[in-house]
Amino acid sequence: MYYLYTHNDLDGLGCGILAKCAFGDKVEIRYNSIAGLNTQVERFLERAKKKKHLFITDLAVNEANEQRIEDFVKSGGKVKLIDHHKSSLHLNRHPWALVEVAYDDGRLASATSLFYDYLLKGRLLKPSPAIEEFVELVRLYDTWEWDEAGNLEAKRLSDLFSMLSLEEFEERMLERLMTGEPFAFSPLELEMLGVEEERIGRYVRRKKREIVQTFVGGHCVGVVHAESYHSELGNELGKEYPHLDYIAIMNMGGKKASFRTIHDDVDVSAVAGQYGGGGHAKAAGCPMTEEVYRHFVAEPFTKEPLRMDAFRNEYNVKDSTYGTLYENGKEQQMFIFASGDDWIVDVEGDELNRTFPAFEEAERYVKRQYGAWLVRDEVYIAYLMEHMSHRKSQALVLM
Ligand SMILES: [Mn+2]
Repeated sequence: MYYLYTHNDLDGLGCGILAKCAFGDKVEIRYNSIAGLNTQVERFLERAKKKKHLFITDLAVNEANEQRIEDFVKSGGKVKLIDHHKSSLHLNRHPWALVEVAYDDGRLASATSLFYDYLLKGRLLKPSPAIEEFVELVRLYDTWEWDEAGNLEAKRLSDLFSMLSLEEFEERMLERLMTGEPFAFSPLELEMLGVEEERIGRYVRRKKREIVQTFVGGHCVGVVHAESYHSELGNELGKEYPHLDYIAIMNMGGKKASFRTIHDDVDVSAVAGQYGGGGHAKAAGCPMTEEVYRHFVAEPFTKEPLRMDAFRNEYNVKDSTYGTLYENGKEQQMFIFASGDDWIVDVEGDELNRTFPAFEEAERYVKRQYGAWLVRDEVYIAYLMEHMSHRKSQALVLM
């Protein structure tokens, strides 16, 4: 008998589906949350007989279970832990662990793709084009490579997963993969997916107006409260507000926090690690401890939300040598303008002591330090009229 303890997300479920394809009725699968795994593993090892074969996928065990597995393996038990989280790499010191974040060719790994390779190598599963396609879609989604590759099928697979119960999704996928036909969605599923895409779009647009900017541990953070669509939110909010180092998504009901970044030079697994969590460089999470509550919920609570940059402007546009006007929730106005090769920032009539070599840097500074956004043309024109006499701005010449 085989046992699989895996994560309850799409990647973890992908492992479950592969195990069913490989072992059929001879595998018992438990889908776990990150927090639930260790209790399950401990209980399993307490009553485990040597004949049992345990797989753990897409999750890491704690130190106590690491030791228990070591003892179990030494006494003849069979365990294989397969994961792709950066925070699990230390487990590679054991021969029973296989943790790989990326392949040699640079593609990021997922638990499902690693488990698939493992099953093929051990001749426990026969390769099939449908299974291969399914594994690749899960990998693309879980590593977020689908976004860059523009692979909407991967996103749809994840949307379908979130719309169905775990059991129903598992059953539907198994049916599909066993037929040997190419992997495809049914017409009804495609219709459901269209509705879901619109729903997500509306949800994300609403959250763009609720996000609050704050500083935590030297990072400029956007905080938003949300129970669903964390990956979409992390991605869309990150792109809308690129001056933010990362997006912190608070789930009060679930007592969890998620961290997402679109920036290569920010590692949110390190942020989550400080609060007892873990994950990937660009997507990580942790439990909602009192400290997390204080930093991300209580302290920024009274702040005004950020606003999106005005997007239909003709005059108040970025990178304009005539000047660009920003405003924040405290009604402070920041004016960025060029002077020779430098960009200067004027805050409420006072020029800052420092200058910036590029507009983007001046804007980033204004957005991070003042939580500001680009104002609409009307506000810009009114500002110029008021300040024209002392600034002698050339901007009005344009109008
Ligand atoms: Mn995963």
